[in-house]
Amino acid sequence: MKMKKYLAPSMKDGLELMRKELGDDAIILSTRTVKSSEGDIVEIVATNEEPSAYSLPERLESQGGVPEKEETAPTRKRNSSPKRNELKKRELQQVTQSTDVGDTVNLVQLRREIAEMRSTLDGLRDAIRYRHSATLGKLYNDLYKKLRNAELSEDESLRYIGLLAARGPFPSIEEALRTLRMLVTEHLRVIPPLEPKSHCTTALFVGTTGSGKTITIAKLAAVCKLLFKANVLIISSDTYKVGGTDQLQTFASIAGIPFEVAYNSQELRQIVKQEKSKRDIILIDTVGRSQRDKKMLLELSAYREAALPDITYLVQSATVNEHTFLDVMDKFSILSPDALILTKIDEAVSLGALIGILRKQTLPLAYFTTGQSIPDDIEPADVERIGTHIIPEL
Ligand SMILES: Nc1nc2c(ncn2[C@@H]2O[C@H](COP(=O)(O)OP(=O)(O)OP(=O)(O)O)[C@@H](O)[C@H]2O)c(=O)[nH]1
Ligand SMILES: [Mg+2]
Repeated sequence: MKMKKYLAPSMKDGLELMRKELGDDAIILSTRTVKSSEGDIVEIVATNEEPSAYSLPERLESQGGVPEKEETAPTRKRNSSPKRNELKKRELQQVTQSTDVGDTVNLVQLRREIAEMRSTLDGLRDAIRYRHSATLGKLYNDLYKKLRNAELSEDESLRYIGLLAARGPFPSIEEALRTLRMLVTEHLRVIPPLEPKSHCTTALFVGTTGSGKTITIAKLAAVCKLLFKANVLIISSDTYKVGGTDQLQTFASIAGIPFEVAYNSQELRQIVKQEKSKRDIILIDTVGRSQRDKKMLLELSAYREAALPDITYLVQSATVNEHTFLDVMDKFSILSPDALILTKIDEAVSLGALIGILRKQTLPLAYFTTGQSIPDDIEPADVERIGTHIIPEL
């Protein structure tokens, strides 16, 4: 297979060169960006022959099969002798083993072709993923790749690099990194974590089924009790599903945290009214509701009106797709949430991918949860930490 290498200042130019010479059927075997004294250039290795055009001798040669063939061929011209007989025997052995050898050859060949295809695909993926790299200088190029690696979309990454370039030049890479982190996170708003105040703080937790409300309440109750020595009360109003209150009740009894169950909104109103003067923090769990069920959401809002919380947290999993995420934010807005708790960050593809989604909603972030461990896997939202998480050091 004949391969040709093309060097050009950009992928577009390289592809044009390649097509001019090899035609439209050219097969790209690899692409990469190489450094030169005049800056980055794109290298494309291509062919216009199908990989199946490998001839058998070529295959054997490449697998070290040729020497044996060369050794056996001249023996046919020689006279009979012990050496000749020996060689004949070897030839015969080779024939009887030919099926095995053929299989091995095919397997090795197949493996090699798969490896070639993989490297071609990797090259194409990189060529697509970093197709703007060739036009950027080294610093912006490195930072652009960092954003793409953090799963920010191409448009998003280019936009941030454009914004960054407008603020340059930078005295150091660290300074450029700091500015980029600031740009990527500047639309994020956060609110301070729960802590005891001079008056009782009542917090209501709402969200879709399984979003992580109950376990988040357990984590926060433990943090508030252990860290702030706060007088915490947990109220569960999740009497809808079988065993809805059991999980929290068990946790509360182990952790020595007072626990109440409210079977309807009136009861919830009553309990909150009675307990408010005695507690620093009241955490209220609710039943999970689908954002698509308007009737159930209205029912939830009756609980909200009864509890009159100081803060309503919308607990949302980071693992759902953008469409669902924004739909939840939209539909749950009838409950007037004040802040967002983003759960299951540990299961999400990446925080970078969430940045674009978070920009499209308006709630401030309160907490991230990063696992199932109580109370360790929760942290207050912190813009600087989010920035470093998305764009680590170079
Ligand atoms: N990996 C991971 N799992 C989590 C996290 N938060 C919650 N979970 C798990 O998600 C599942 C649902 O959590 P729950 O706290 O019961 O969710 P919920 O919102 O109370 O669910 P419903 O009451 O059914 O609406 C449980 O298995 C939790 O352990 C997290 O941050 N990371
Ligand atoms: Mg629950």
